[in-house]
Amino acid sequence: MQTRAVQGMLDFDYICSRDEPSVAAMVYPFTGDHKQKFYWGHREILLPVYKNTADAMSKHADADVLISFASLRSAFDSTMETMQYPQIRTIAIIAEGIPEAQTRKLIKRANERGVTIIGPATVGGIKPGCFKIGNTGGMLDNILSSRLYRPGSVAYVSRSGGMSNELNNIVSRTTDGVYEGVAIGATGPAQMVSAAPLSLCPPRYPGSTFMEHVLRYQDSPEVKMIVVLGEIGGMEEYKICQGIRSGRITKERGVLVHRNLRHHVQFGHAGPVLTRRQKRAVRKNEALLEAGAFVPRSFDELGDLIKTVYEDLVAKGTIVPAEEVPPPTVPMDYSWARELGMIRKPASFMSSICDERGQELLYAGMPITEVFKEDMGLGGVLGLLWFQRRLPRYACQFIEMCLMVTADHGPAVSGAHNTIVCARAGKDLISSLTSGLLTIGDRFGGALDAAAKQFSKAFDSSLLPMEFVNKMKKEGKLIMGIGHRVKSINNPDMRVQILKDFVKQSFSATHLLDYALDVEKITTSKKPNLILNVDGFIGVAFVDLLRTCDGFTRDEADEFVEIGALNGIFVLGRSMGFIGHYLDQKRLKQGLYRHPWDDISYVLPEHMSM
Ligand code: Q5B
Repeated sequence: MQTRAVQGMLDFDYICSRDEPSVAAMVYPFTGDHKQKFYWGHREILLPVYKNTADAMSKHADADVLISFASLRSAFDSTMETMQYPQIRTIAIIAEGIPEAQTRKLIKRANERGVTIIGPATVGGIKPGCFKIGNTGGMLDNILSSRLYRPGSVAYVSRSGGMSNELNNIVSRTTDGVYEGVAIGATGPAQMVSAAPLSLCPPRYPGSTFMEHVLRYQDSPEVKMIVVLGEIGGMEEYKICQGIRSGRITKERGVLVHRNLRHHVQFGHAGPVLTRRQKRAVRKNEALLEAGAFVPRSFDELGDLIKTVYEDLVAKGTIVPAEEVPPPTVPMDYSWARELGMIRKPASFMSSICDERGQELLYAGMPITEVFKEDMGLGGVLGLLWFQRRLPRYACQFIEMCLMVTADHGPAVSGAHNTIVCARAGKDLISSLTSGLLTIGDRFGGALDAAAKQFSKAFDSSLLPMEFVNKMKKEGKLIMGIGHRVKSINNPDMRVQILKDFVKQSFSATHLLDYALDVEKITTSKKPNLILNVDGFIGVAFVDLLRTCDGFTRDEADEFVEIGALNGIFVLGRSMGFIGHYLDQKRLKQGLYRHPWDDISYVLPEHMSM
């Protein structure tokens, strides 16, 4: 499922003006057969993905190249399997690190079956105007600037994919372009350093050799010049010398290059090895020159030499440069265009509280390490994430106290009851928790915002407490935050008392709380349970906090009440309790709950006979 490589191949096909994609199908054993979406120019197309190679082969009998992106662990088996299918003529193996013994077996089998192996450890190859293997040639702008979308007259073979990119560039600047290029592989970063320790040295057995490709190029009438970017070790170049001397390779058509040693890096302890290898390489260069190949003195001179030979071939009429036809344009990928700052698009989402994209998580712009360094606590984090600002310490403390006092109020309250019933019905933690949370509303635990609104409105419009109580009664409305099922002036709610002590001590002003306490005096004079309850207390005290802590404008303070921030305190706090009840039920192995009949009054309508 190398979808990027496949898309790269399809984009290459498209700029080469191919009529149809070069990729027939993908094989991916970890999903079932399906189709995968790709771009073909501006259009979207579907390419089949098969679980089994056999299905892919039978459904695409005309596919004759397999590009194997299998890992080094599975490449051997999958390549062996692929060679059972006579339709496959070429296999490119990208994986690095396949054991040499396995590579030799692969080569043996390939020779028996007449299959060309490119690799292992290769980026692949490219045939401008025709086909490219996987990621060869790099990104599209690279391919365009090296004019790889149409064939030129120069064919090359190199070991490394990185160097083949370099060659694409050199050849496109100095000639009419690349006809075909193959990196035979067995390369990697270590190969750029010829004195690398033995364990890092390239595998000695590439699936196909320089000579095999040179002979293919020699036999192709369109190839007018052959470039070989040789290597320091190995004997392959002597075969090329022989080929030239015997006339199998016609030197008029060839620039044969051996990589010059001055271009290589020497590494301390491997120095003597390098020296020996250097000497051998110098001898190889001399042999190539003697045979009649063109050999630059250094890699830097390679471009100039290619240019000289090319111009000579043009002068002789061997090469007649074709007219340039501009390639079709491929739309740029959205993500790439965005990275380059070439397009803009309104975002579908806006978010202003947290940013996880950078090295460090930010809460309202504050790095998480700062949050801990400053010991901001849960209240501080809540201040950042809910109110987007750093609240004063007493405000953070107040928030934490609110969370603590609302954390639980026993198994009898509506929410805990629901959580328990749900847990006993065998549901999971999240289902049981949400079942409890969904009971939070006006009557139970969800009266904070409404209380804040009602009391603020009355207070801000200068209604006397008595006028407020009467008005609400006249309108037939309950005062939110007033009343409790079990708590009363005779059985005071200690949670409220704890909060009251703190607020009175820490807040700079408590105008709304004082107003609410005056209202409470009136309601409790009517009924002792009509106290300012825990919801009501937190609601009005929070309004005092927002209005007086200097962190908010009045509009901002009102907005947080308006959008329902305060009920969040009860929801968050009580989640702790609900989770506790869930765990408790599971731990106590409580079975399915069924409400007893004697606790239900069945009041069905009488049966009416017609
Ligand atoms: N009357 C809380 O009702 C309760 C009145 C009122 C004016 C009022 C009720 C109410 C407003 C909503 C509210 C949060 C349903 C409560 C919480 C968290 C908890 C829970 C826990 C925890 C209780 C009797 C008489 C009637 C009513 C009048 C009642 N409330 N008048 N304003 N607000 N409050 N909810 O006891 O003349 O006899 O007809 O809705 O603040 O949920 O621990 O349990 O931590 O889990 O059933 O603390 O007050 O009273 O409805 O029988 O009314 O009082 O009009 O008058 P009760 P009712 P009348 S805290």
